[in-house]
Amino acid sequence: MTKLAAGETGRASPQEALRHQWETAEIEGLFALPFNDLIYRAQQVHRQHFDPNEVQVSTLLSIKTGGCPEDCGYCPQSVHHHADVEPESLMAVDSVVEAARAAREAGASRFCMGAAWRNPGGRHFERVLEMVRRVREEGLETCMTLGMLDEEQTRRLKEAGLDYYNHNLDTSPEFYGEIISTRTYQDRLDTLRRVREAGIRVCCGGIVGMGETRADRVSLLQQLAAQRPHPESVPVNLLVRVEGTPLAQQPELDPFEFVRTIAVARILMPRSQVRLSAGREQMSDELQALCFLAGANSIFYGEKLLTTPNPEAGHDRQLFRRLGLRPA
Ligand code: SAM
Ligand code: DTB
Ligand code: SF4
Repeated sequence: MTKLAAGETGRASPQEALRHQWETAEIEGLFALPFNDLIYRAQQVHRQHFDPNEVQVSTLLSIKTGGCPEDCGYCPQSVHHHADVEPESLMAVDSVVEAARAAREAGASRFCMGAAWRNPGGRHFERVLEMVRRVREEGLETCMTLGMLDEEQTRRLKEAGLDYYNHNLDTSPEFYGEIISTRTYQDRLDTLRRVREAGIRVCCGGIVGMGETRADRVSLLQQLAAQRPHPESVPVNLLVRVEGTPLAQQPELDPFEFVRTIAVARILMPRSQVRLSAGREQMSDELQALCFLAGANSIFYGEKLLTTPNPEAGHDRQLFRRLGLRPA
């Protein structure tokens, strides 16, 4: 019997779950499918690996806000831009634990702590480790995003019990230079390798709607799927266009192109949690429902992302009820 490459079969085979090398043309082919065919295919893959009505729920907290020396063009926390973000120093551990408790009581299973740093400096690091230990004691999974890490830092985060580290590739290697100049794509890949080698699960994705082409979205997903193993969590952020950042005036991305990006991420990384991340506040309920149909199965829950608004928790609960989704 002729052996078909997993990507050529109508349904996902076990091999497909392990595929890391996707040709550009194959991914382009997925993006170009008629919308119904693409969603059907993504939904089939989704159902082979997940309960289709379960959505993992994480809550975000900015533990150190603004004043970041990096120049990421999308980010309201960069000192290079002029967004209306009040800088705040690293939070006290007790306040973080209090926020984690509230998140758990509201139904979150994972607590993600983000800091506007290029990388964590020595004197703050002990406090960060204490946050991981204490949030874990509350019975929540822990996630941190602190910028670049060295080997010693990944080792110590692992020892403290960190479950996930979020570090995004953000966009394609080709488009990257248009968005960030203060760190390279390779810097990001190096941090991701250290996180993986330390035995911490990886949360890694990107942002769409920054003026990139479809070829860039193809290339970003190709890079993500090339990670061995695939990132356990893949956040797909829709750019939040914040006044005072260089990308504030970006034209809106066609919402169907966003759904296609989710669907292709699902097909390429069948066992990963595909996270419908930033940008939900700007989306209709119907668009979010399409994203879930396309294979998104996790969200950020709670009224704030890091500095920008997210849908009200009550609204999300209602949306889950209307769609028969269960938080996990
Ligand atoms: N400073 C650390 C870093 O960049 O690695 C961690 C925090 S940073 C804010 C985390 C991620 O948030 C970024 O990698 C980016 O993908 C996402 N992000 C930031 N601003 C955004 C925006 N305006 N719209 C969508 N996503 C955004
Ligand atoms: C991710 O990929 N998206 C989250 C989380 N990881 C840290 C952050 C979104 C930030 C959106 C802009 C803001 O609120 O500042
Ligand atoms: Fe700093 Fe992270 Fe924002 Fe870039 S994305 S400016 S590194 S906080």
